[in-house]
Amino acid sequence: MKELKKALADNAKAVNGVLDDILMMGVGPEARVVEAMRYTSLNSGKRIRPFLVTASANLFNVDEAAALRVAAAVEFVHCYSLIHDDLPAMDDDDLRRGKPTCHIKFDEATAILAGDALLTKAFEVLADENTHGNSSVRVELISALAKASGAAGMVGGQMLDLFAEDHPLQMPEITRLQRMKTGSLIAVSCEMGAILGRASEKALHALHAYAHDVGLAFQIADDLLDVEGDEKEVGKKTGKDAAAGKATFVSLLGVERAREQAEILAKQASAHLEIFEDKGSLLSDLALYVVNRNT
Ligand code: GRG
Repeated sequence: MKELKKALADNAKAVNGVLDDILMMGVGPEARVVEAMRYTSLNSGKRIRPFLVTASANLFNVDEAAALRVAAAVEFVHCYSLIHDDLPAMDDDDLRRGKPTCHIKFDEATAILAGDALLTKAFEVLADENTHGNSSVRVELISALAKASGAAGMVGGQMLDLFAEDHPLQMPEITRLQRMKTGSLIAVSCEMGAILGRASEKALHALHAYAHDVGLAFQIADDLLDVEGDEKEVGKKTGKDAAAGKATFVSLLGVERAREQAEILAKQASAHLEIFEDKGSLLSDLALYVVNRNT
């Protein structure tokens, strides 16, 4: 676990450097949108999705610079989703990563534009020759991230989440919602590492199974933090699901069983990595870290 914490910190530092380089401050009045993009991206985010990209890519000895650019692209999509999720029309949150949310710091219109521009920036980065010299690899990356982010993935999951506000969902529907909303970006992070590494079907399948379990474990941990977490430590408002009367893994299973389920999923996730032998140890530790995090 000590090795993982160092690897996470090193990776976050490297990713932050790439995000900073890519998001160069603009000039003129339009620079305000770049300021809002930088405000939301360059901060204390855990960078779990970028880590999943680089750690998956490492399984196949991918060039580090390429993996970091792909990692930055995923983080841009994640940051856009956080900005839009925090808007008054959605979750209406004023705290994120321990700081005022983008629309509070700037204004709603700027926050919408910053989210839009982060989403498009992600695809600009993937389409760039500096990310990968082979155009078919770039197209595969673009296609995978587009599918995972859109109506069949994260955006669709967010739509289901809004639907859940007035429709009490049961376990199978909650699982599907979360697989789409949170799980698809986690899964595509691993998939893009595999695309960069021209992974075999067998390796891709193993990573996919790992990401599926990690995604659900991550969401259960997030639900637990909403119930038990300390607002200052978590860096965002807690107790929101219960206040909204939303069914979650925790409301359906109870705290104890939800925690047990998350731990089972983490162990199952690690088991899928056996084919990578020692090379999979950081990803395996990450599955446990995701369940036991307090932020
Ligand atoms: C608005 C299109 C659109 C999508 C929003 C992912 C999402 C869908 C909303 C985020 C809201 C949320 C709290 C989801 C639960 C799980 C989650 C994605 C938590 C935040 O991710 P972390 O813990 O955050 O990796 P950091 O700040 O560390 O990056």
